[in-house]
Amino acid sequence: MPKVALITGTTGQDGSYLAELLLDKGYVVHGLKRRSSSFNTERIERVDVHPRHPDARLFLHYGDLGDMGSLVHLIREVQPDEVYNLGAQSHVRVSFDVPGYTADVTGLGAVRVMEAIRIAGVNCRVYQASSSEMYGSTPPPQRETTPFHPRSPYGCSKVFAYWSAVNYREAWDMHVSNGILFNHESPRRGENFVTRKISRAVARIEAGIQDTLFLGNLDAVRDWGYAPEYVEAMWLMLQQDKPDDYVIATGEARTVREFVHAAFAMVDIDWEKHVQIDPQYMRPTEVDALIGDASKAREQLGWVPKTGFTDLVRIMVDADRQLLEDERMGRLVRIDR
Ligand code: NAP
Ligand code: F7E
Repeated sequence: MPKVALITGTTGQDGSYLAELLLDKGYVVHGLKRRSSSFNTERIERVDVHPRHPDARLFLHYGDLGDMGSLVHLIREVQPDEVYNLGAQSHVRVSFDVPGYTADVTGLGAVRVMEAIRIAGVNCRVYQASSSEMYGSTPPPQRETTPFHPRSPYGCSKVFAYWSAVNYREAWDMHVSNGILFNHESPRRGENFVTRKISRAVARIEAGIQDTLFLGNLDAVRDWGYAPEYVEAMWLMLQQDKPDDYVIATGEARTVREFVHAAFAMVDIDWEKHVQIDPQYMRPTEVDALIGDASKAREQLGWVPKTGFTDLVRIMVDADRQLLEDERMGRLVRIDR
């Protein structure tokens, strides 16, 4: 019998890569999607065959992390072996505008998933998408034993979800693992996260249809990895006999300014002629530096990052140049970008 996985956040960057990985491994994959007034399944179109097709192994279900009933019904119906809770209001800047909603979906949503599993009486393994944002102002390098000091409603919500996951593990003997993932990017990254905002703007400026890129804090330091490699780490965590918590990171520290410089350099354009600072993109409290130490994941999971900073920037800029070209030619946009 194939293994059955349930993913919340299937329509997001990580959820789409994880669905593909699990399908490649022979899983039947069920994904939670929320109702939206416009299509929100673009990232998984490549693998989303019609549910009645004989080859179908990916099934999408309406539900919401704010709606306990939908989670209980779904878990009872699909009887998953593994649950990956990736759904979240995941934008840090936006979390200052909608703190209550972020706490509800990103924080309490994780509790709803774990409680729904208990109510449904399903014996399964759980992955909780924890974040380096939980470290906030605690200086780098950050590892599993580093204390948390979150700096945003998003970070606070993730800390609540993290400790709730630990508590379900200890109180109910559930196989729940936290992946503390540092920033990871790809051509599927949402367009209002800084890396994608930059790669998209570089393509448009090169094509002459945009002149200025407005950004906030260029001095922030981040540890940027490549998303498809990070979802492999999620899967590895659930294949361990014992649940545990792991940092997933590259250990390579770069500023936002360095990302901007590298991306514009790829098309031979002087970034200083096109980038302006706009205070609206500054955060009330910033996280200055996140640099992860993933030694535990390397030793216990055998996980190591493969894609370095320059290759990541190249992958993203190339993909956005191709996307723009496809859009301008009126071609159907390739989903595997
Ligand atoms: P993402 O692209 O923003 O995807 C978030 C997903 O959550 C989307 O599928 C979204 O649906 C869904 N969602 C939002 N609100 C929901 C709700 N109320 N009910 C059900 N689903 C909801 O995020 P990502 O980059 O893939 O990240 C995946 C997870 O890892 C998130 O929990 C994020 O906080 C966490 N994380 C990300 C990073 C990173 O660098 N990417 C690092 C550490 C942790 P729509 O498609 O309809 O919006
Ligand atoms: O910002 C600075 C900004 O929004 C990175 C999420 O996936 O990773 C992500 O959170 C840095 C920050 O990602 C702009 O101030 C400058 O210092 O791309 P970001 P994030 O806040 O690090 C963590 C690990 C998660 O868990 C989150 O879900 O870039 N920055 N100018 C800007 N950021 C944005 N978005 N837009 C700007 O114009």
